[in-house]
Amino acid sequence: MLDGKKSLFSGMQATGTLHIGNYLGALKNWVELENEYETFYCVVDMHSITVRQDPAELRRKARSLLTLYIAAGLNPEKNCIYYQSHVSAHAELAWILNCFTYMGELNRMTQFKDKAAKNEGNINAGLFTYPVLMAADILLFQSDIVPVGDDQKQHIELTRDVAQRFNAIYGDVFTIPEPYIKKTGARIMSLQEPTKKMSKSDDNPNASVFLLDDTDTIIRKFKRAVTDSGNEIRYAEEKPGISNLIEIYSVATGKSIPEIEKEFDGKGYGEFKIAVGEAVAAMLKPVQDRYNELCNDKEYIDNVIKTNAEKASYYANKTLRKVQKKVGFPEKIR
Ligand code: ATP
Ligand code: LTN
Repeated sequence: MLDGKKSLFSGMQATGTLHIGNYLGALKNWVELENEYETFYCVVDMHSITVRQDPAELRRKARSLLTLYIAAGLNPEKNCIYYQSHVSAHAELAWILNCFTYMGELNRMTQFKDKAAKNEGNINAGLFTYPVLMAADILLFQSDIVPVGDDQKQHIELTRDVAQRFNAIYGDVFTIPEPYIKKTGARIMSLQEPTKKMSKSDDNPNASVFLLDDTDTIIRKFKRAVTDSGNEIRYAEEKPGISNLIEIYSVATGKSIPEIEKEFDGKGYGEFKIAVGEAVAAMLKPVQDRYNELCNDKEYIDNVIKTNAEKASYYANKTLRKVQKKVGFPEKIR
């Protein structure tokens, strides 16, 4: 809760290119929450450097991601959209929370295990304490909910544990956040290996459909999607390829799974794949058009970056000061 209103925080890393998993699992759901919550959507560039980045490329990707947030429908007058590195309270609270998080807890994080395996030459302390920075992000804004895809659930559980530990010692300092994960779209799978989640860091470009892919590319990728043996359009555990496409089609069109099974009853995989491709292209077209427009409006985006970071700093510093006082840091003399 912030100033009597429920609040929420979410963020994405400014690495790789956004794919429809990020869109359907997270970004698309954010847009409908702006009236009920005080919202904070961050480009988590500080998280990005846990893996080595090219500086110019990181800057470019961070701006592109922030622009995509707006293009996807987040109105920056209603939603606070900003860069994590512009609000120093994130780093300051993360340090304090590091001292309330156990090594054993961090050792259990599956994202750390996955990323450590992929970056054997650079398993740095930041990669290990990544979830603590994420806990700081969420707790700074007294967030009631955190809208994310399914893979982030474990990090939110850790955030809750750390917040409860802190509150048990110092009183009611932090709101305890809940994950907000939609039933459909929370785990979009790779188009090439449908038992693996679609991921920004996948080396195979055909495994993911990117938000800025053109219509022909989108349809081609769906045509090439790996499907299961048989020819029935039916949602079932033993049919991970087709089930993934059904789920994508369902969130893209708003149709339910039984409706889709009925629509394609007696039709083949080929026809269905083209329909999914067309539905996804139609869903992304307005986002792409708006993105291209916004990229030409430097002044507008610069203004969002500046004013929203100031708003985020205001709320973040309020929580940070409270925490600093609780742990016993001396007050500043003004
Ligand atoms: P990487 O796989 O390289 O770690 P990512 O694709 O998971 O990257 P993130 O920036 O870590 O991307 O995630 C941004 C948001 O998108 C998070 O809320 C995450 O839960 C969600 N998300 C990521 N992948 C998927 C997916 N395949 N299906 C649904 N949601 C997803
Ligand atoms: N860890 C997330 C990105 C992230 C985030 C957050 C998500 C960083 N801080 C706070 C929700 C709330 C990821 O890798 N997708």
